Amino acid sequence: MSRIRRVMLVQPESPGGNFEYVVIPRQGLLFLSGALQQSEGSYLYERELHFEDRSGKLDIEKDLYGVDVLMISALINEAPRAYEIGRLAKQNYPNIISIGGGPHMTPLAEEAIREGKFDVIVLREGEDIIAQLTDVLLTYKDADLIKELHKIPGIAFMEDNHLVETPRRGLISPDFVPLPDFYSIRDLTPSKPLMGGVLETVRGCTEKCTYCQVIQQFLGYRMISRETELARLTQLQKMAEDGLISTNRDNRFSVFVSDDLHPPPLRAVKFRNERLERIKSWKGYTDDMYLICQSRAEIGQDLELSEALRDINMEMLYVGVESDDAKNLEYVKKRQEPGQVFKDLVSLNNMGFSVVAMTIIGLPHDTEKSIMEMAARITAVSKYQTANWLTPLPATSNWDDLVPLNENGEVLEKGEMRPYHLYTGRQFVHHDQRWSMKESRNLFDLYQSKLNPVDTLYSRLFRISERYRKMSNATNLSAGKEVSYKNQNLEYAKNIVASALLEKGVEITYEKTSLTKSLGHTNTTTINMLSKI
Ligand code: B12
Ligand code: SF4
Repeated sequence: MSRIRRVMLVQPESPGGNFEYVVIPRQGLLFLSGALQQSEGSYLYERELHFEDRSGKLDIEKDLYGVDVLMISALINEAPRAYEIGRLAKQNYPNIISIGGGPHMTPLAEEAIREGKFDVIVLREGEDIIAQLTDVLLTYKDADLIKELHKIPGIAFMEDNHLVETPRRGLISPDFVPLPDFYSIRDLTPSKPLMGGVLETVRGCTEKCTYCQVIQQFLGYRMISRETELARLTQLQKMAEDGLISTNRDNRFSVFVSDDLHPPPLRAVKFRNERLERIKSWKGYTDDMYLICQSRAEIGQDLELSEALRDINMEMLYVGVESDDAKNLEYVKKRQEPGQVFKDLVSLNNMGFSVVAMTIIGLPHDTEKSIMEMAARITAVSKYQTANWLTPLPATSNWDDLVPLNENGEVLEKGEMRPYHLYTGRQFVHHDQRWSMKESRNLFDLYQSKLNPVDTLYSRLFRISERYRKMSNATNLSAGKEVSYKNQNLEYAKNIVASALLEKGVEITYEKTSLTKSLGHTNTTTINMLSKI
């Protein structure tokens, strides 16, 4: 019997209409697919990644025909669709194996199994166990299966109507899968390229902001190795050259560096120094890139780091400017001074960065007046902005402390499921004496109308690049320049990247490392200084 099994990995449609999301898919499934590809277990996995926001809704009957395993990842507002896909998959194909995961299902595993009919939920990260878990689910049945599942760390499943959560020790190496598997994305061809690349350089965070789930989902702070950074940059460059990432007339393309500069650079001194060294080593790897990153405003006080960033084409910074009220910042445990943040934003503008200010409204000390004042102040010191109402996320203190509402804006009854599709940051989804759900929606619209939302920029860029792509496609196709199947394969890409790096004197071996040390929080643990290449 063939050892080949088919796996469909799905990211459900989001109701948020968050445009950047269409531009670059989140990375979790890309790494899980890479983990299945590099597995040396009982089966060989043929993978397909379906991002509904990119490729349209999954046609359950047609798209899951012949699929052995379905894997679904979801953020909070994608959860209703994730559960729907899970349910319909089991209805249509009762023998299909289904696995859920990601920041929503991790803390709400029981709900996910009940609503989405999943066989297993993976808790937190999943690269190191996903192949082992899939092998086990395909091999065993009934009591034998349960016995084997108990041996796999970091998963949840039902046994005799009780939820079992297996413990996990140690942390996954952030390089466990060296290169993300973009090549298994459905219909990724030069006719339908990604709008930008995405690069993960760190897992976790050194901070503890109360509204954020990162520190629960990714327990310790870990940097990938310097060599892996260069390999991933080289991979993106090759993809752009193959037409798999959209480029402009000058052959430049956007790359979103995920969360790299989020910790405060001046406090996390060792990390800042390591980052500076790494940035210098990126020179020559990012010439065609237009880099975008989420960062802290404090970078504006660090001339050396900022100049190094500008030098490698870091063009756009998403900066969290949660509030300009000191008491609010204290409430969310964001260790920042409001006056200083605004000064830092001015410095960042002067250095030539395009600043996107990410604002949160509805913090305890906000009033309608202070929110509208924020709009006026923030547009003076940043080019673009994003707006979100304070939204409780699972595994944060807000989840338990704030009283949730139902979709009509009334207090949620016991046992009623939260209206996750409204968890988009555009309205209050918890009870607050200052604004009802409806009032918060109106205030959001008023606030947003005073901003220059970054989504507007993205939709414009998207339209321009669509037009350009259609024009250049016509030429490319007639010249027979479609990318070959070989170039669309992760194993092949690994070899190409390794030889391109060798030409630059960098050796990459793709060695397997499953566990790594946590670098923890800056005030308690030292930063891992990785060896120089
Ligand atoms: C970059 C990013 C964005 C970008 C996305 C661009 C891009 N494509 O990279 C933008 C700015 C668009 C964005 C938007 C939003 N984001 Co965001 N974002 C992130 C960020 C910083 C990185 C995501 C990522 O790639 N992580 C790295 C990958 C490897 O992790 P991962 O996808 O979670 O997958 C791993 C595990 O979770 C697990 N796993 C995940 N799925 C599955 C599935 C299976 C089957 C298995 C086995 C395992 C598994 O295994 C994976 C590998 O280890 C995260 C924070 C973070 N560090 O993760 C927040 C985060 C994911 N975002 C969050 C939120 C809330 C949002 C918004 C809702 C905000 C808003 N109000 O608009 C929107 C919603 C987007 C949408 N659906 O419309 C929350 C999610 C909380 C939640 N419970 O849902 C996070 C965790 C940050 C936070 N505030 O706590 N986001
Ligand atoms: S600095 Fe950013 S990633 Fe870290 S805990 Fe705060 S909001 Fe989350």
